[in-house]
Amino acid sequence: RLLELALRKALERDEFHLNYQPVVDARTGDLRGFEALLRWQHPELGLIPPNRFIGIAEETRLIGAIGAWVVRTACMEAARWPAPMRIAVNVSPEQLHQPQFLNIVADALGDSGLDPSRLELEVTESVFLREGLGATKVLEKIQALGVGLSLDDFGTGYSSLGYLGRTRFTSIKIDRSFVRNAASGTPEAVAIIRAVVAMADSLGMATTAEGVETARELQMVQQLGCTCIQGFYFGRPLAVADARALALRNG
Ligand code: G
Ligand code: G
Ligand code: MN
Ligand code: NA
Repeated sequence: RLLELALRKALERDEFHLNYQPVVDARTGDLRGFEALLRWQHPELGLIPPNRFIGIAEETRLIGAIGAWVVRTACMEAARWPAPMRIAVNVSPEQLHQPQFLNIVADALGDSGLDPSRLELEVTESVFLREGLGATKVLEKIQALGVGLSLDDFGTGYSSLGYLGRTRFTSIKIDRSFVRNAASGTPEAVAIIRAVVAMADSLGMATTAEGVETARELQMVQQLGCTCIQGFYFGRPLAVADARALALRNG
């Protein structure tokens, strides 16, 4: 496949970059940090969104090298922001199942000098699908480094509450579909967010409402007690220099 061939060369040709989307405190609006989002700018094919190439990267195992680049680049950049500004990095299940992953994270922290508590890795429920591969163990070792863990796209996968008892996530990210539906008046979506926030509270986890686009959605998730907010209402994913400038202004 054309895209697969191009992807094999993308790293050495330096075609990747990261954008950084602001994450803010739900009550105060203070900037808490950013989520790193991978972008692939191909010279002929143009900007290729992650939804078109992450799957291919996972199938071909290129995700290992690409993911290592993402973790390293994100840590290096975040180390230039004022503490305790945080950086969240998305991690594919395939990465967690690779034995080198723990060292990749530890090296990125060591070489960048970023305090581990300022890094948060985002995983989805799908990492627990093949528990035989030991995701829980790897996540424990990552936590032992002092790195945070968040459960991304919560409620959209094969939700099983069992692993919430085994893995101490720092935060749960509430998928934007719930935010959208709650604000447009769907009582079930409101009830689900309320329940997720209550559960997270009692487990000592924070919640981040994703995909907040309007003042109405903001008000809804504030009322429901979410800890942090992310979405176009506060900011689109930013180029690296713009994110840094925002971090420095708000540090
Ligand atoms: O940024 P955007 O909305 O286009 O992201 C689409 C999807 O790609 C999201 O599910 C997001 O989690 C995922 N994604 C973005 N950057 C990365 C990355 O660096 N690694 C992995 N594994 N997924 C990413
Ligand atoms: O799966 P994950 O939560 O990592 O996906 C992150 C993706 O969500 C990013 O690609 C980002 O572009 C997208 N995103 C962030 N904020 C908003 C928003 O307010 N609305 C929509 N539709 N997408 C958003
Ligand atoms: Mn994410
Ligand atoms: Na998400």
